[in-house]
Amino acid sequence: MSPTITAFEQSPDHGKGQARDMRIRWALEEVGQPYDVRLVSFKAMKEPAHRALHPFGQIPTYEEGDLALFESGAIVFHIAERHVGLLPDDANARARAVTWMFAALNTVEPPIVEREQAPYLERDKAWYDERLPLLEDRVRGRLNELSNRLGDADWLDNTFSAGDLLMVTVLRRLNGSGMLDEFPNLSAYVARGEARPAFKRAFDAQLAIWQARQ
Ligand code: GTB
Repeated sequence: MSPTITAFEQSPDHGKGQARDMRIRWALEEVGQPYDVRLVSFKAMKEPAHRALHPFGQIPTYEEGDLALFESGAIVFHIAERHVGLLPDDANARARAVTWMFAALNTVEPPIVEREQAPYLERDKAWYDERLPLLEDRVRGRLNELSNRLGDADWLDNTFSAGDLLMVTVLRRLNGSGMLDEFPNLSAYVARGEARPAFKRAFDAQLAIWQARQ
């Protein structure tokens, strides 16, 4: 049975693949698992039927038989555990790949999201002009550390893994900010991820939803 995921009926990013269903789509494409998508409106997301799947009233969710999951990291981990291709067989390499999954979501993504949200949550506040450069510096700090660790390597730990998949989706949130361009090895890393056929299939599928509604 194919799993069913949820995605925005009308994504605020207009099909740029920034919403977190993109991670799930990409993971499923990497492992060759077909899937169905149920589109949800912002209103439906907050109603009991959806909250039964996602306590915080968000997307993405993942349903497979009687299993229902939320949290993009947990869903990608579930897919990676059940299929070949996103986590190495070697136990230590696997543990390191999982470490990179956590690093992407817990260490790199939070400052990026905070900086991304400031313009629409705090622009009218007295502190905004002073706070924005501080938030940007926090992002740059993390990017600098990640850039130093990646160096000239293609992927974070030898071979492409779920850790890279999540890290690339996190870094893509900086598209249009110009910040990634300051770190050429990270820009190249993101481009390498985006060049994977599975990424392209996932991207095209979510873009098609946006285009069909125009
Ligand atoms: N920690 C959860 C996870 O990783 O799954 C976070 C889930 C989450 O933030 N979901 C967002 C959501 O449902 C969509 S992805 N928001 C609606 C709500 O909370 O009411 C975040 C997102 C949304 C839009 C853009 N964009 O337009 O660029 C980018 C990212």
